[in-house]
Amino acid sequence: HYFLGFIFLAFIIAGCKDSASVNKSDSETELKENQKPNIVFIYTDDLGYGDLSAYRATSVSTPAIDALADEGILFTNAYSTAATCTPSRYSVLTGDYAWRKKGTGVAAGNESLLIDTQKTTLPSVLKSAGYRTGVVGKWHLGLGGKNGPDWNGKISPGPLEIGFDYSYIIPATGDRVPCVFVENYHVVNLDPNDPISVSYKEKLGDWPTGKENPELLTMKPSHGHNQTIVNGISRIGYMEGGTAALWDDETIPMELVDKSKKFIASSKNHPFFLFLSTHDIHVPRVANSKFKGKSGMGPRGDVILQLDWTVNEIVNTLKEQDLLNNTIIIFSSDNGPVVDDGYQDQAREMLGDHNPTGGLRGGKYSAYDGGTKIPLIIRWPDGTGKGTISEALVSQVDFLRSFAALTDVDKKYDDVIDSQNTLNVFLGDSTAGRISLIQESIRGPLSYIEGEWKYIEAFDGPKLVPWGPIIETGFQLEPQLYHLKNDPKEQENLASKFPERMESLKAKLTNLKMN
Ligand code: NG6
Ligand code: CA
Repeated sequence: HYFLGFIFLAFIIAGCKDSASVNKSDSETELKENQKPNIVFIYTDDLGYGDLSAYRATSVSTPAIDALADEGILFTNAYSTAATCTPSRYSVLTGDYAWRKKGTGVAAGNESLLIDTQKTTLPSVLKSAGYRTGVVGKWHLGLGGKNGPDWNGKISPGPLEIGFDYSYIIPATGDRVPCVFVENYHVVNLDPNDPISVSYKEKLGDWPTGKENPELLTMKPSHGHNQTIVNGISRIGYMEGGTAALWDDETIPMELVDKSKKFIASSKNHPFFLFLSTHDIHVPRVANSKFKGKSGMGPRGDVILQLDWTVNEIVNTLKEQDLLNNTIIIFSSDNGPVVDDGYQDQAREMLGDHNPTGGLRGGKYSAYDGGTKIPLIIRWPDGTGKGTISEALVSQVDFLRSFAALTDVDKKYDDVIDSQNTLNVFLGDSTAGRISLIQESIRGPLSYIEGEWKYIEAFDGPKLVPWGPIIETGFQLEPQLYHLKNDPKEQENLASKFPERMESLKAKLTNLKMN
C-alpha cells in the first residue's frame, strides 16, 4: 500500500533530521510518533454544496480548494449532522449527534462550554495518540463554567479542557459580541484598565447600537444584528470595553492563517492536529481589500475567494515546512449556505447565476438537504485516492472513530454513541459508506437518511426561516418521504404512496434516538 510506503519514507526522513539533536530513546519515541500523519482540518462556515468550482460552480473560481480535490478525494454525498453551526461542531468534536444533549442549538455569545470536559473528543483521542492539537478560528461551542466566560479573567473551561493543547479562537461568531480573540485562557490584547462587559439581555454602557445610531454603520443589518456597533458593524449582543482587544474584521483570515502557521511551525517535531475553523464565509462578510470587488458577486463571492486564499496559504506553509507529504488535509463546511443572513451585503442582488446549494432544496437552517449536504474533500499525503469522486454516504460525526482507527488508538470509547469507523471510505478504499444518518434542522426536528431514502419528521413550524433569508425550513405538519436518488431536490413527497417505507424509517429513527 502506498500509504505504508510513504510512512516508511517519513520514518527515514524523520530519522535523518532528528538523530543529531535528540538522544536515542527520545528519537525512537519521536520516530514512532513521526510515522503518524499530521491532520489539518479546514472547517469553513456556511459554505454550500454549490459554492466551489470543484463542486461545479462556474461563477466563482476556487483553484486552491479544487487542487485539494484533484490531489485527493471529493465526496458528493457527505453530510454535516446539523443545518447550523453549534450542533454540527459539537458532533465533529464529540462523535455524537448534538440533539442527544439539551441546549446545543445555535449558542449565544456568552454561553457556557457545551461539551462535557469528561467526554471523549476528537482532539483528546488524537492527543492520546501522541498528537499536538490546536484549534484556530471560530469556536461557537460556549466557554466557561455555568456562569459563562469571565472575559476579564481566566476563560475556562474551554478548548484546552476538551483536548486541545493550543487555542486561538473567535469565541462565538463574527456577528456576536465580544469581538475579540481568545488565546488559550485569555482575551488577546486586553487592557486591564478597560475591562469588557457583555450582555445578551439588555444594553449596557455607552457604546452605540445599530438600532439607535444607524448613521454610524458601514454595513447595515437586514435582520436582527442591530445591537452594539463594533468597527461600523452592528452585532448580536451588547458589549462595552476592551477597545484595544477588538479584532479588525478585514484581517480576521490573515490573523487565523498567521496563528495556524505558527502552530504548524511549533508542532513540527510531533504529529499534529490543526482544527482551522474559518470565519469565512459567515456574516458579516467583510472581505480584505485584496479580495474586495474581485468576485463580481459582492462580499459573499469575495469572501469565497478569500477562503480559497486561506487554503492556499495553509498548503504553501505545509510545502515550505516540508510537511505536505506527511499531512492529511480535510476540507469541509459546518452547514449549508445562506444568501441573506442578516446584513445588507448585496449577496442576493449580486448572486447572478450562482447557486450556493448547487440546486439542493432549502439551505442553512433547513431540514432539506441544502441544510446539511456539504462539500467534503480529503487530500491524503501519499496520493491515496487521487482524483477520486466518491458517492459514498458519509458523515462528519465519523471523523472521531475513523481518525482514532487511523492513528492506532486502540480504545473502545464507550461514551461515544454515534461515530462510526468509516476510515476505508474516507480513504477511498470502499464505496460502501454509512447505512444511514441523521440530520438536525434549526428548531430541532430530525431527518433520517437510509440508502436512497429520506424521512423528515412532521413538525409544526414556519415554512420559511422566519427572519428573512428566504429558505424553506422543511417543516410540515405531515411526515415527508423522498427518494433522494431519483429526486435529489426533494420535490415529491412519497409518504402517502409508500406508507410502510415511511413508517419503517420513522421507527428506525425513533430507535436510534433512544441509543
Ligand atoms: C442567527 C443569525 C445569523 C447567524 C446564525 C448562526 C439573526 C437574524 N440571524 O440567529 O446571522 O448568526 O444565527 O449561524 O440574528 S451559525 O452558522 O453560527 O449557526
Ligand atoms: Ca455555520
